[in-house]
Amino acid sequence: MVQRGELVKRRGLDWLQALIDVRVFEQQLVELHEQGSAVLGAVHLCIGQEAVAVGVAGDLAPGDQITVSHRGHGLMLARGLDPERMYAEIFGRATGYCGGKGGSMHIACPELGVAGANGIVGGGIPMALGLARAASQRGTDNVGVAIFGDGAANTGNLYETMNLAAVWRAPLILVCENNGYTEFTPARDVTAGPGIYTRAAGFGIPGVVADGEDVVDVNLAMAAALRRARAGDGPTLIECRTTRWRGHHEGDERYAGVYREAPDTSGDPIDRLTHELDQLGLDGSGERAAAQTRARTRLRNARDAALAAPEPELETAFTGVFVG
Ligand SMILES: Cc1ncc(C[n+]2csc(CCOP(=O)(O)OP(=O)(O)O)c2C)c(N)n1
Repeated sequence: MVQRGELVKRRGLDWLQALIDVRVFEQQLVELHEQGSAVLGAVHLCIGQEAVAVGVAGDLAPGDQITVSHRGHGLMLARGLDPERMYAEIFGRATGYCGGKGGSMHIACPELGVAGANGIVGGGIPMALGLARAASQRGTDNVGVAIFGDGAANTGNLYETMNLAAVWRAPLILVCENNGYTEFTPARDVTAGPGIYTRAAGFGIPGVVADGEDVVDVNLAMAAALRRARAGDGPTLIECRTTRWRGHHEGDERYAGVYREAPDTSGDPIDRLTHELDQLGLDGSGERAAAQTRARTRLRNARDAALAAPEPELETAFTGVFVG
């Protein structure tokens, strides 16, 4: 069993940078969205939820594949995707991961282990099982991972997937990012039971809950699930409890006071890790400031390069898309 303090000493500074990278990447999207026209299509931000992305991605191997929900920028960045190409995709530019045709909700880069984001709520869950099954049929110890929201956890996709994954002992990790809201509906109004993680018991697989505002807790839960999956012991469901700081999508602030109170930001994952590093004598506060400067410089450059990139050529309008 890895001791928490040792883990933070070994990896805490890298995680702090990774959390800040995700936060700054999205803060720049907030600014651009407020200014007007650069951000094409809907964007759903994971500000406040960064610990899930960084904790989940932390121990994944190059050949592992994840399917990501509509709120997936954090996972993609933590998996190592190029922020310039992500911005370009969100801005509808030819240099984006999908040639500018997918937008925020459809970024994919299977070469770096992101099989795809998905605008269909719960749609990535069975796909991750297919990826997990393929990995074991090929004789590798790679895994499939699905990240999805609490709303997606109420769709049949999850139960059909848990059933087959258990029967097949598939190397699958199901990560529910429970941010307390399904679009504009509080989870308490639509989600039964003592916790989503308890639903795994019906399929005879482990279900665990992690503090989704604590990158270390998420990483420890994920590491245990990865050990099981890679050893051939089958799937795990992890529920990460976290807080969505922004609206469901950028631009829904006008409804914010109608359907929810101001979010509780007291569990800020960046503050918490900074504090823990300080406690361990690793100058979390100083490192945080330096990491912020690095992130701002790098991501400002990435954003500006993406904004300067060309739009797709008209002749490519029908390539790479399904035309029925
Ligand atoms: C199958 C399907 N039904 C409905 C929608 C509309 N919709 C978009 S996001 C969303 C809520 C998703 O909530 P959750 O899974 O908790 O994810 P979160 O937005 O909180 O990250 C809904 C209902 C959709 N995109 N797909």
